[in-house]
Amino acid sequence: MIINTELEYKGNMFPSQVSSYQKDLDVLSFTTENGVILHITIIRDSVLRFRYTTTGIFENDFSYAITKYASRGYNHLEVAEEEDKYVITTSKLICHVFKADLRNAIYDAKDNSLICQDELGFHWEESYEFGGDIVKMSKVAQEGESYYGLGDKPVDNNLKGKRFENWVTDSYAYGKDTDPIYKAIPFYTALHHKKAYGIFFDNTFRSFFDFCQERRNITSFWAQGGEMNYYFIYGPEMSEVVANYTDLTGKPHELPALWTLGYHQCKWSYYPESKVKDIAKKFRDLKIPCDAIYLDIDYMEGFRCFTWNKEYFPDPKRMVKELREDGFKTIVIIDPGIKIDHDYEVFKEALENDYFCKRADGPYMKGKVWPGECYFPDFTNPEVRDWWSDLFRELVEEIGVKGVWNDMNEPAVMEVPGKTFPNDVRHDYEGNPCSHRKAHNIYGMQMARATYQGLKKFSYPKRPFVITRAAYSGTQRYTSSWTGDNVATWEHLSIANLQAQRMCMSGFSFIGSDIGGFAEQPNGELYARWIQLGVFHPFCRTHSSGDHGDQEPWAFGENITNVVRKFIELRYQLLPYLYTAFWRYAEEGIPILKSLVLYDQHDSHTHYRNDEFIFGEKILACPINEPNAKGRRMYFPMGDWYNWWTDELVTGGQELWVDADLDSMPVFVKAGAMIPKYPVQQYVGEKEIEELTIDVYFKEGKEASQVYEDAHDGYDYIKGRYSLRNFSLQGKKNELIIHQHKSGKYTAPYETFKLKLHGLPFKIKKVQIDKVEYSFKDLKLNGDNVLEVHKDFNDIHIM
Ligand code: MIG
Repeated sequence: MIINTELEYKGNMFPSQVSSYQKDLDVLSFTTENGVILHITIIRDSVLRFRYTTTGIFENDFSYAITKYASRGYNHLEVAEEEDKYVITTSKLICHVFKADLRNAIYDAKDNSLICQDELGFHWEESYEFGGDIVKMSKVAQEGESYYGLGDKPVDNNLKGKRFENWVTDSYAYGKDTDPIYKAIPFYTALHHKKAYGIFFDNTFRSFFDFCQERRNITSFWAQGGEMNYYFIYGPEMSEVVANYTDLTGKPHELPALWTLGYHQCKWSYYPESKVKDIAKKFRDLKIPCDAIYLDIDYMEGFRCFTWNKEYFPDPKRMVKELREDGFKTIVIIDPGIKIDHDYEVFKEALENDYFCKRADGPYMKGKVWPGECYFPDFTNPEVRDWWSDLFRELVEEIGVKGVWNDMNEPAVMEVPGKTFPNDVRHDYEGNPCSHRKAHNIYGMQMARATYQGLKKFSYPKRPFVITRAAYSGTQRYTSSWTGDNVATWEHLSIANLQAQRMCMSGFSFIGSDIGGFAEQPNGELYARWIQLGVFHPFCRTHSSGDHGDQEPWAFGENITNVVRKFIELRYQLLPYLYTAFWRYAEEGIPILKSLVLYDQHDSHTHYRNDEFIFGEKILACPINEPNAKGRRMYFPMGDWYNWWTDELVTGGQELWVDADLDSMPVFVKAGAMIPKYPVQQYVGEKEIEELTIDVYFKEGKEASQVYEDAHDGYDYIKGRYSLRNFSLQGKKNELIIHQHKSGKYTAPYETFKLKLHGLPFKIKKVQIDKVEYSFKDLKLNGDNVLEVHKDFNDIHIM
């Protein structure tokens, strides 16, 4: 891929012989005779940063992706010089840097096995058109290597054999294999010989990844400007790679309020007020749980952000309050384009303060979006973000809006070929002025960040909620996201499944699709099957464009309504389980959904699986993604799995048929799991939780489970007011022992657990709780194998 052939043919250039080496604390610096400098920074024992310059000078070291909270520090560092190379050793890795050409090879320090090795290594072309370099890297693909990640790419899990581009793009009705689409997450995890490592190429210019497409055994990545600047992250477990990447680029700054994990209803657009109210009422009448309702662009006055159409919504504050009294949180859309209108406050303020993006030669960046001709705030300027965040005061503090939805923030521009700003638009980029070539991929992220800042400020002491369409690595710190304008087809149901898994594997777990499809209209069967998948996604929202009919749970007849209700109810029951998974994600960077390969990379059957995934830690789900299905074949990872509906036990490591009529779907629970459940509520907080149900699935052997709870909103949990229950279960032929270890200062409102025992291979004779013996009769509730116990027990022996 050589581009600069037109003027003076230089083609690819390479570093030459290393002429000097220097160590400055954790930065190792290598300079070549032709002026290339490589900095290797030891971030952690298993994380190395590689950064190259071809000019002898590095740019100001600034990244929107890397969080200031990233962990740093290593246990061991040793650098030895040999005749032909330098050898860098940490407690996890050995890295060879070759003197002849600066190429490197990385080995596992434990067993000296080769993990990753440069092919051409770093090389570059001069960019005649824009100045600077097109920076490139190529690596040898090891035998049997597979690749995963890269954000929202709508392709099969394993990326091998394909080439991708990262350039955030508005992609209405994209399809399988469309590339690029809305997000740019230049991070992948590679797996070979059962060991995994990751590469995060932190370069915001248009970038490319080629996984053995151009050449069979070569993986390469390059960008149209900026520095070759990447992080090498070693596992060997994939989950460690993803957790380390998420540590670098950030976990969500706070847990989401529990209601945000409920069901959301959206459409383009619900208006006027009476329509919004009708929809809300119907949910309550039909007893379909729902926590949030969305207002799309038509709530505004001529699509001016931060205004209301007074004809449709004469008294938004009252409406929002009435909705709230019925348990509905109101979420409104806010786009980046600000209508050119000299009578419009927001426009005037931004103009006076010089907050709009400008073209290289001075004029404002003018583009058409919904409001007509617009200017666009430069969200890469911290002063602009502060101003923007303050604009939410009225919406949030005054009117009571609970969440904001950022759309069109790629940024999308209509009626222009590139669908976005031209390259020459200028950005502040945190005081590192640059063109849109560099700022494009992070523009939407910075808008979502500014929105988050506002929501956080004005929602306090409650937690903020933001949803964004565009994203770059690190955006997960501020906001949730959806997968953009999909289509109501069966293929798109599979794509939604792939995208949600892929986003989770790319450090961004708070993700969901437009359930039912945005464009076109699903039939009832497709809608029901999509809801079944959607309730197992971290973000769960139906959305559709208005042009193709209704897309509410009741729009497809009573049969479908009943199926949809059943699955949304299931989601509400599983809220404490999902919240615990979210807590693990926010705490440790463990993805909420785990593709089978991430769950068990040691089983090579998982390497090419697409449909099955693990929801949280213990639940295996697999959507039905074909019409007229009575069930499907699916792969069960190693271990024993209980059928959610029938309790039938299945042994993993094989592919099997599973029955699943339209009112069902394949869902399984890992043997030994303890799954916490709340009662069905119409919205979060409708009921005081009087008892926590825990489904206990017998296993011969040991299994650990956790339940995390707190006040479900607010920040007290940060001060220690949370409750973490660590359960360890041990099953024997005729005995089941459960230990509980509790930490945290939060006191749950309930006093008891209802333990439902599944798959017990023996008849209960007696039960001992904290050393006191009970006969089973004294404890038995309604039905067999159900025990009510005090929530603070330490040990239960069931014999
Ligand atoms: O040009 O606001 O992806 O969710 O409903 C379309 C209208 C603009 C695109 C979003 C979609 C939203 C729609 N928007």
